Amino acid sequence: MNHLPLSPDGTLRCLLIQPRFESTNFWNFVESAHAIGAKATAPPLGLMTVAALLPQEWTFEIVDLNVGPLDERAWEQADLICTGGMLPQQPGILDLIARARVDGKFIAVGGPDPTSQPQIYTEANAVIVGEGEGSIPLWLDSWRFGAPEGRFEAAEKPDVTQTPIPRFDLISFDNYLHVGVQSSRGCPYNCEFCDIIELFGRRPRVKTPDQFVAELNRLYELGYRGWVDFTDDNFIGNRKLIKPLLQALCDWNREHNYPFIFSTEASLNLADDTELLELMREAQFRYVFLGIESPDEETLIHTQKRINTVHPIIDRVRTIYDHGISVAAGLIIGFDSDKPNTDVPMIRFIQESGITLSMVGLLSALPNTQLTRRLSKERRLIDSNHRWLKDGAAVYELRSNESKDQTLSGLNFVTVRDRVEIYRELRNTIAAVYTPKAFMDRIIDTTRRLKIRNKHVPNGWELRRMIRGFFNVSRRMLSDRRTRWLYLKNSFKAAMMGPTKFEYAHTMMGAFLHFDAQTGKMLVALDESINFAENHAE
Ligand code: B12
Ligand code: SF4
Repeated sequence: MNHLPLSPDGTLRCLLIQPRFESTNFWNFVESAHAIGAKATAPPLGLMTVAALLPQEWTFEIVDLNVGPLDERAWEQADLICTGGMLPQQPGILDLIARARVDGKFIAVGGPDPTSQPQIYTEANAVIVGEGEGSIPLWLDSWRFGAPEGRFEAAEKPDVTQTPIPRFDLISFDNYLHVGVQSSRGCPYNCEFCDIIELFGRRPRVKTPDQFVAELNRLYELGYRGWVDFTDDNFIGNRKLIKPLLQALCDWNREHNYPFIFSTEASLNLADDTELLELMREAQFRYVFLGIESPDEETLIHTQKRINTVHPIIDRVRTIYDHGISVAAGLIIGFDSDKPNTDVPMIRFIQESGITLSMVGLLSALPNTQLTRRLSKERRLIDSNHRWLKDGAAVYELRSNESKDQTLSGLNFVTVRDRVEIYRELRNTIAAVYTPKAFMDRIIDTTRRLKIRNKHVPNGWELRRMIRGFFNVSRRMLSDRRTRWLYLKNSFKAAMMGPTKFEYAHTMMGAFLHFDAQTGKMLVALDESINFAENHAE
């Protein structure tokens, strides 16, 4: 190991590295980022927060491997390396650990995957489990007592009202499609497959309005304008506390002449709270991601997602459109209670709801979830080497497979129905809803329904990105015979609805470039899965 100073109370050089994501991912939106001249979707908010939690006498540098290569000089000069991330980054984190060992660098890891599966990362010098606010002080204290190595974990979930402002100054905004902020952690619901509630708990913790506004001020002072994503697990998890925060956000945005527009993730019952929706529209929320999971009520009950069954889903989605907020949704195939031919209602639901960004994937049993515990008891888990863990006591790990999208690497268990049938249903769904025609139809339907009250006026930097995006998207749409006429037709229709709706429709058409590329890759991967399952039936 390199000569790590005996105490963290000095001026150390810390290199924070965001490991690469796999390139095949429904969620990476790299095509959309490239269209506006950016390189990746979102900056590493976790590492920016970690930088703010470490001693501020240190000097920090963040390298995002999704944006550019590792800076060899920064690696050489660093006293220590901090890295971490989520499951699809596992191979990238392990590569960094291996290199650090060869080069004799001290490396600390943290984030969702090292928290869920710390045993995979034992080669790192320090594995910092859970939220940094709780575990980083434990690590630093242990280091002061001469023991910087090992596993560090706080007993309690930290109070997020003490979280410092993330070090937004360590990244270049030009590299990203949007930036992230976080106002709360945790979710009160209890979906069987969810690891959020295991990682962040069921009692949502919310930042104070003043604390949150200070984060926006920092972004504003650093010159950032445009799209800000709230990376909350469920933005409306604690409605009592989020409403004052939203009110403060509305006031701040008005006083600053609406420099930002927002997006977030929330549960579907957002649609049932008109006051909240009004506040969100006023604050300039434009996009929300909803975990809809399935249009089948029995399946929703089976997976403990009753909140989605209270009112018809399509009506709720349309209520959200009525408040100027576009909906993206997560949908899952592979539940035990799915009926044969799930693809038929799934495709119908996606088209009828107009949800353009419908992320349909296979059910995945993530480590440390109720689903995984049940499947383990039922002796149904299959590990990453396709080994069926018939012994209920066997240790279950999820190794990320770089060549496979997370949405496809699911069904890591013995299925109730024939797995080939399930793969085919997903294949049919993706093939149907991502044809240019189906995608464009959804866009225009939603564009018509959305009642946006736009107050945001882009600054020069945003305008340059938008113009660049506009020309890149139109060039690609017009040069492809499959999309040319649909693009012209949709552009004309949207333009007749006014500039705000045109901008929305055009942004969504830009997203087609991403989905089109992903669909091709996913269909090939699904064919491989079907082939494998047909030849390896137990
Ligand atoms: C925003 C978000 C995204 C964004 C942006 C990601 C980005 N570039 O940062 C987008 C939409 C792109 C995204 C995509 C995906 N995501 Co995501 N995402 C989130 C979300 C909602 C918030 C992440 C965040 O910004 N948190 C705020 C920061 C402050 O928290 P943090 O990163 O956890 O960091 C804290 C600690 O973990 C710790 N820490 C973190 N790193 C380190 C490092 C060190 C050294 C130390 C000491 C501590 C430490 O300290 C920090 C402060 O407390 C989380 C849910 C969640 N709450 O984690 C899911 C989550 C991380 N995503 C998840 C998944 C699965 C995905 C996808 C694979 C989805 C999919 N099905 O395809 C994709 C993959 C992305 C890709 N490009 O390939 C899972 C990960 C599961 C796991 N166990 O690893 C989560 C937990 C949600 C879930 N359960 O589904 N995601
Ligand atoms: S609503 Fe979302 S975050 Fe909450 S428990 Fe269900 S899946 Fe998890």
